[in-house]
Amino acid sequence: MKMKGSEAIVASLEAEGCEILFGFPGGMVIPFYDALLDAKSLRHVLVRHEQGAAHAADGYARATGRVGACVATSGPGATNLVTGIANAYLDSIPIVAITGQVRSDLIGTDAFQEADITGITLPVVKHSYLVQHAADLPRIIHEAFHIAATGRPGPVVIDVPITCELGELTYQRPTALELPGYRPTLHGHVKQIRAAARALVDAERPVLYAGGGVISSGAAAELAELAHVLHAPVATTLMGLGAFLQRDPLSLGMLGMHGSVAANYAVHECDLLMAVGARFDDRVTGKLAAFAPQAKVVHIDVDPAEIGKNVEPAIPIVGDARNVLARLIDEVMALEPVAGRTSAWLSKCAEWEDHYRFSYDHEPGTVAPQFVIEEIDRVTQSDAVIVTDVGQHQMWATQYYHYQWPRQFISSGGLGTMGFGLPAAIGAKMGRPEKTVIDISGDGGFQMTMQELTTAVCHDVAIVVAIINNGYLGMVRQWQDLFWNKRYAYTCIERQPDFAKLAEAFGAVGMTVTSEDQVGDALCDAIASQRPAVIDFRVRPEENVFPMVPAGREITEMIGGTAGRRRKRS
Ligand SMILES: Cc1ncc(C[n+]2csc(CCOP(=O)(O)OP(=O)(O)O)c2C)c(N)n1
Repeated sequence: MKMKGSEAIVASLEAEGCEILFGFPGGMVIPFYDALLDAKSLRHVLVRHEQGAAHAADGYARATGRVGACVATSGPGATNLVTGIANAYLDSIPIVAITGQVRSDLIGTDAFQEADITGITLPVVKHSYLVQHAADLPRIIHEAFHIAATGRPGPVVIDVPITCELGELTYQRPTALELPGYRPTLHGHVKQIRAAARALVDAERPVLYAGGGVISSGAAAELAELAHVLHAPVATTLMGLGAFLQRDPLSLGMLGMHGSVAANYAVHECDLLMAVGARFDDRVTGKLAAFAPQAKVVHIDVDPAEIGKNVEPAIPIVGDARNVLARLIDEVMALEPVAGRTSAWLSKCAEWEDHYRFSYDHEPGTVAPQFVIEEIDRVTQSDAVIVTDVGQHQMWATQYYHYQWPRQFISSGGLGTMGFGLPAAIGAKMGRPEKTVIDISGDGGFQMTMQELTTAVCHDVAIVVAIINNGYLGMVRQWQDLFWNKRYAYTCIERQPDFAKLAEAFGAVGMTVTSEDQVGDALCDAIASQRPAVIDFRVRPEENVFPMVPAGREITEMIGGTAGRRRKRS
């Protein structure tokens, strides 16, 4: 079928099953936007800033497991996507970002709104294309979706000069893929898997350390089975929250800088540490030389570049987590692990868990930020999709909500991008409309992308934004408090807007909560409204997140990890 390049982009996106495209138009994508008006199944969501488009595509991808898509015009439109692309790259999230580009013959002339977006994004993409011929568009889009989603997922940029949008081609839906240089290793080496099985069965103090790779490969069921077969405790990273049922007795919770004391002690004392789809990030390991000092390390990752990057494993396994774990379960079962082998270890872990609980104080007349998260957990029965922004509230969201299933917790782990929460929540809700979606945000981060409230209102995206409003750029203030002699340099946010009024101005529901007894009702009302809603929780200004491993220290050197109130377990 003969058509223009712009029409072929639409047809190709639809052929890939792309249902939502988040974007913002401009001169170099007018032909594409014109073709979008005639799209059959593809829906365009107009954001208010291109960064929002990239984060919304990212949130959609995290919530659904499908590839998210976004579009922007050339120059400033494209550069506005960069933070979102980098964010997706650092967390291995599959998105396809389409950018308009100036006419092919003008490229390299500093033409109006020309930016070398494939160059700018080179270090933060899994792959990128600068399209040369309109006829290449169907193949390139097909490849881009494949590359984004397979192996270690990640963002792919397609830069389309307007000449290619206007050019003619004969459209044929591509079926075959010819990518000779791209063959991710999906099945781990059997010998290595056998060696890992032997090590796991011999270990008396094992810990399974699960990262985001468990979620992206769909390996949560295999992880749970393996943990139970081995009677081995599981610690997750921030990206791995939801990969293992937090109420499972084998769960140690999150490890790392603001993780649980039990998880950090267990990693420090284990004799075998098996990392699955995790990358030994510095926020997890603290001082690398002192990390898991007694452990034999097994590392399973689909990306060979991760193996040995930070920690040299005794048993490396390159492969897709789900495939490798499934095979590992068989191999472990064949070795008939001795029941009771890990009993003393599990008791020790349980002791740590019992002794060191996340805790906080209620102070009359104030709202504890941790209490707000506990109430969100209670009101949503631990079953909402929780999206966060970046800062203290993000860490409390990891500590006081009980995650039960993969893709339930959506957060900017690698890049730590303030402003991620709201647009990502919009993408998540559009991908999972049947779920309650709560965006837990700071008052600082919310102001970075709050214009996307209009996007939510225009498209009836009923998300609840819970602003944990402490009047500070809280996480930075916390570091100034603990390590910079309380010199609060520019972290007090003065002249805060009235967030409830602001929400109303955007056409959303707005509420303000100033006491703990209002928290639950406000949340219920916001959810029941079935409209985008913002709740301004005025919390205690100088509350800190504990426990905390100071940057670069050993993970056992936690401050504020002392015994506290028992954490609720039901
Ligand atoms: C785009 C961006 N700029 C700066 C930072 C550095 N930073 C990390 S946390 C934080 C404070 C966040 O404040 P707020 O959104 O109010 O959340 P809180 O920590 O108070 O919960 C800052 C400035 C960042 N992560 N991202």
